[in-house]
Amino acid sequence: MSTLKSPVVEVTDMSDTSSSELPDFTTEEYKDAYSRINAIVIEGEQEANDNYVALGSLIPEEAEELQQLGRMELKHKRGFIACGKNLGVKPDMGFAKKFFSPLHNNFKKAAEEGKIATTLLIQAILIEAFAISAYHVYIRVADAFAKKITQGVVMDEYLHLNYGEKWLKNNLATCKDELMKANKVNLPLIRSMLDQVANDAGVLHMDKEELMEEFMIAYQDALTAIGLDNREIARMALAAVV
Ligand code: PL3
Ligand code: FE2
Ligand code: FE2
Repeated sequence: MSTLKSPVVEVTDMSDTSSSELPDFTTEEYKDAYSRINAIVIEGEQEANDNYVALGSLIPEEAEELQQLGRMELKHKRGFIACGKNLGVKPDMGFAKKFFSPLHNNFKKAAEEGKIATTLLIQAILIEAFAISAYHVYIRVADAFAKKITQGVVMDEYLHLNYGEKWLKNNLATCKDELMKANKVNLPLIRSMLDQVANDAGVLHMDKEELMEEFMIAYQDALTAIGLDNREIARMALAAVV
């Protein structure tokens, strides 16, 4: 009588394009993509500081807390500058400034018009949710030095998101219309920023679908915390696709 033997199967996935594997941090291709991604986060952290300082003028009674959030952003910026240096990469700051300019201009205009809900949606909800999602995905495929820095940063970003959620929740009755309108204009900008960064992120083994999923989770959780219902959240999220 013959015995049944289970076949020996090779289960290792040898594909080197899998985003779950670590990339080679020393290739020119990696460094070239990193020069833009690294610049984006450096510029994003600097602009986040500037935005919290500007918010301090709009909400003077909370200026001190907002300046404190801003100082955290400058610490994040220094951390990411060190990540680039560690890999021998020069960040392409010109690219990053252009990358942020549409959103930055909308923030500036809203701040000049004293629209607190719009400025908070842009900085404390959309930008922070974008940062949180990108940092979570990056941590899985980062070099050991950058991983440690990014883990520290992402915890702070939740505090920033919570700040925006709290203010918007407390003022929802008077700012819901403004929030909806601001979302319709600015969520598509986040979508387009994600599209622009997708190729370079792919070189870092960060998957675009995963980035989108992580963003939608952070964004929808924030809208829930603000006190919007499922229909309102669905309506707002649809601004990303239509
Ligand atoms: C506010 O605290 C931070 C604003 C920064 C926004 C960054 C967006 C991230 C884009 C994709 C980068 C992936 C992470 C790589 C880190 C070197
Ligand atoms: Fe930050
Ligand atoms: Fe932040």
